[in-house]
Amino acid sequence: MSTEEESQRDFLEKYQEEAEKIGRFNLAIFGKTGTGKSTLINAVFGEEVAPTGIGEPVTQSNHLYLHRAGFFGLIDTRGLEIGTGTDQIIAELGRYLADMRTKPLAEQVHVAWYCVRASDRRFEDTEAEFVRRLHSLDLPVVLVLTQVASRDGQFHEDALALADHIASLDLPIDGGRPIMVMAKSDEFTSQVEHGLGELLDATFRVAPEGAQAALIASQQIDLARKWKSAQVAIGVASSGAGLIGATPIPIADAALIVPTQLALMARISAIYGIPKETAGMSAIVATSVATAAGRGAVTGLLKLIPGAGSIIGGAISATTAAAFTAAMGYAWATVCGQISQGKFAGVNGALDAKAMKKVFESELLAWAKKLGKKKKADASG
Ligand SMILES: Nc1nc2c(ncn2[C@@H]2O[C@H](COP(=O)(O)OP(=O)(O)OP(=O)(O)O)[C@@H](O)[C@H]2O)c(=O)[nH]1
Ligand SMILES: [Mg+2]
Repeated sequence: MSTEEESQRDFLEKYQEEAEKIGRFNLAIFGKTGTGKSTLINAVFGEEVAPTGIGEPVTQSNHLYLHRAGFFGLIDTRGLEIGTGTDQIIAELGRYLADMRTKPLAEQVHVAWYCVRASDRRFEDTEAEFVRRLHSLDLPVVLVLTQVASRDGQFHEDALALADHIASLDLPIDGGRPIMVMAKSDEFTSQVEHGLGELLDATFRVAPEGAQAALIASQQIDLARKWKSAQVAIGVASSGAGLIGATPIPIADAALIVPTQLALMARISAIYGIPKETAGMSAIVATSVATAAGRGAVTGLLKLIPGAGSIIGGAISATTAAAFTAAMGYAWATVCGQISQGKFAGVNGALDAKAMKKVFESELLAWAKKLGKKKKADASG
């Protein structure tokens, strides 16, 4: 096995480890047929999660299904209607939740979304009852008013009236009010997307602490949250890299910090919710760039970082090692952000490695410059 192959294997091992730590965010979704549940899930968690398959039945009576996709799990109902089927749905769900309670947090159901279509202009007593019973199972409930029409940033007055009516019922829902959403724009009726961020914020508010990382990884609309988590990981790794380089290391041995950088990139991949299937391709790209950089093929790049003086002396300092690692982390987070937005999509679901590598290299250069400038400013300021 070549060093590069070994590095890729290490990367994937580390990714797997991080993915296991992050676990899974499990959402239960309810609402009448056609309210827009699948559309909503697609908009927030990405197309791959769309429950196209039937999923696996999680109760013996086969009315609850779990769809797993990476860091996300979706529980939905088949063959029973809210109202006539409420007792049975709640009974099955109750049994399932009880079974899961003895399992790790990643197996438990964390949040429920109850969806009501705004254009239906009504919210039935049986629906209110259903929401109360979800709550009595200790599930935090977010109530979503779907397909809410808007014009110039104003919601349709019927939707507002419906929201007011629901709010007046004093239901055990987050914020006491429904979240108004249009999950998908519609050109014909000039409807624009809105409310997804608010829905996600509400979900973060009620999700248990231990499920937050999986929610950050699985959602696809709030890149700032992913970036923030990546920043924390970068801080940890770059101070570690600084320690390794505490005594200046010969430039030829810059490869010593490569494992730290690869571990960091594996971690960032998991934070961004890069699925297992794509992690392999990203491992190849990450490794090829990191090892080339470590070998000193990009001494030009290292020169951009403070401590350049010590490079001239044939060694890199602790500060340089730290800044270099941080640049690697930020550049990779940028690449992962783009992957999560569907960039680099090549043929049959594979990633376009060439394009990824190009972006990674140019980002690495840009971040090295940026961090270099910052360090210089810090030193003189
Ligand atoms: N433009 C637009 N169309 C939507 C939106 N939500 C739902 N739709 C449309 O409404 C129809 C039903 O949406 P689905 O997401 O399939 O509804 P569902 O709740 O999953 O339905 P079931 O799986 O049958 O229970 C589809 O034709 C969607 O395209 C939205 O936010 N905007
Ligand atoms: Mg559906």
